[in-house]
Amino acid sequence: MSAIHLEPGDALLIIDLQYDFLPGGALGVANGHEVIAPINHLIELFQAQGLPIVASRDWHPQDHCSFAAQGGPWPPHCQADSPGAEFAAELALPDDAIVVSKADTAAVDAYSAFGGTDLSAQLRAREVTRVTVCGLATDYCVLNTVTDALEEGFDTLIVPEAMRAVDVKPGDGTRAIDRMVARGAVPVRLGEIGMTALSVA
Ligand code: VGL
Ligand code: ZN
Repeated sequence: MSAIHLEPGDALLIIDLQYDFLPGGALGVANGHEVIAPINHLIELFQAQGLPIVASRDWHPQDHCSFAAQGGPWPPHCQADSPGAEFAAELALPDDAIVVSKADTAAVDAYSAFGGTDLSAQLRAREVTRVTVCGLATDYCVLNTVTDALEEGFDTLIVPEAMRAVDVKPGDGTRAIDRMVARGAVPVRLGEIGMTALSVA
């Protein structure tokens, strides 16, 4: 059963699959590694159709405003060019994936992959009209990316089984998904995303 058919105009957005957000990382998301296999499956589906695949990364300077030493809420994480900022090696990113670096200046934080980046222009240049969003963390960068995608006018699918939450407060992740849906995002299960109409029969 495939309810969603990928076609030209679709793109995959993989949010912040970096070591610092995986268990053991500086800002490790519980069970964050569990999203890698489902995301690799999504990558296969999009790649098979020649559809754009975007990977965002948190890319902070050493004195970033979101770090505790500067009065921010987080421990230092995802410092540009550090091992913790690298994409997980198990993530099967294709060589032609579009990498979007965000929050790369000291004074500005950005949870959204659209914030201060050229993501919107990159998508429009490829005539993208619908994005499928997955990655880390549900309650921060995924939530804010999805909110901006909808505001930018992109139809937006979310894949909850391919995201995990920081859950500073228990339930933050669930509430974030509810908010995304309330704003117009459509939640889909991995098994619902297919490549051709033939798989419906
Ligand atoms: C994120 C907290 C701080 C995220 C980034 O990628 O969700 N969360 N910086
Ligand atoms: Zn950050």
